[in-house]
Amino acid sequence: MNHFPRRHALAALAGAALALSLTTPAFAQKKLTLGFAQVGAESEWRTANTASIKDAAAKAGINLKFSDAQQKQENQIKAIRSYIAQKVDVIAFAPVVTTGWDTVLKEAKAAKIPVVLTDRSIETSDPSLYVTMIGSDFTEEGRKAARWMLDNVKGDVVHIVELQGTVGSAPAIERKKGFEEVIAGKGSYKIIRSQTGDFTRAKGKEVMEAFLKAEGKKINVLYAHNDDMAIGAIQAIEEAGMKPGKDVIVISVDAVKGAFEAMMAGKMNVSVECNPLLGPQLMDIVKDVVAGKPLPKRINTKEGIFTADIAAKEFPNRKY
Ligand code: GYE
Repeated sequence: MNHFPRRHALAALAGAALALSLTTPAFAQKKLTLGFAQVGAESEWRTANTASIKDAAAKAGINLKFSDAQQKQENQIKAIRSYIAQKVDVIAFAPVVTTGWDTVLKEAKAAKIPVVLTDRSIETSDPSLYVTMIGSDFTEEGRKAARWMLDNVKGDVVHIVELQGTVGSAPAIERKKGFEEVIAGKGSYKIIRSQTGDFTRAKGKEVMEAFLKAEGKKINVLYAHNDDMAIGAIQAIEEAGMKPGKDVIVISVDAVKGAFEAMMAGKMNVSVECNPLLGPQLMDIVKDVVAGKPLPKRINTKEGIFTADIAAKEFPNRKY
C-alpha cells in the first residue's frame, strides 16, 4: 500500500473541513426563535395575516412558534408564558384587547425577552414593557370611512347602524372613535344602533338581523368595522328583502378579497384598506431587536381606500 497518496488525501480532507468550518455552522449565527401569539382565525384579514407571518418567518430563516388564541385573552397569556418558559429570543403578539397585559409582560421583561406588538395596540402604564408596535392607524381608518359617507351619502337625515369589532379591542375602539369624530356636529348623520359582531360573519349577520327587526327600512347606512361582518350583514339585508349597496349603503374596513367580490356584485359600496401583510416587516424588526438596533415606538402600515366603481379594475392586483 502506498502511504503518500493517502496522507495527501487526508490533508486535503482536513483543509476542506477547515474551509467549510470558516464559512458555515460554527461561525454562522444561531437561528432565532420567535414565539407568536395570534388572536385567532376570526376573519379573512386574520387568515392573510397568519399566512404572511408564517411565510415571512420561513423566508427569513426564523424558527417560528405559533399559537392561535381563538379570540381569548387568557389563551394568549398562556401562550406568552409558554414562550417565556421555552426561552425564545423574541415574543410577538397581536393583543386581542387593549388592557390586562402588564403582569405577563413584566414576566417577559424579567426573563429578558423582548416583546413586539403587531396589529393591535395596548394600554399600559409602563411602555418599556414592549419594544415597538407595528400596525395600522385604526382611528384614521374610521375617519376615512366617515369622510367617504359625508361625500357620497346625502339626505335630511341619514340613519346609520354600526357593527363594532371585538369589545375592548384596539380596532373596535379606534374605528368607532375616528368615525364619530368626523360626523360630530353634522346633525343629519345619526348612529341609531351600535353593537359588537365580534369581527365574524356569523355574528355580523345575527346582529344585523336584530337591527333590521328593530329599525327596518329606516336604516340608510351600515358601517361595519370589518368586511366579514359586513358580508354577514349583507346576507341579512337580502333576506329581509332589501338591496345591500342600494337600499342600505354598506361601508366597511379591511378591503379583503371578499369585499372586492361584494363590491363587484354591487352589494358593498366602499372598504377602507387595512393591510394584514405584516410578516416581512415583523421579521426585520425581530432581527433588529436581537441586534440591539434602536426602533421607533410605533411603526404604521401604509394603506388606502377602495370604492365599488374601481373594484373590478383593482381586483387582480389584490394579494389578500
Ligand atoms: O380588521 C379584522 C380582524 O386587528 C386589524 O382584526 C385587525 C382586525 C381586522 O379580525 O378583520
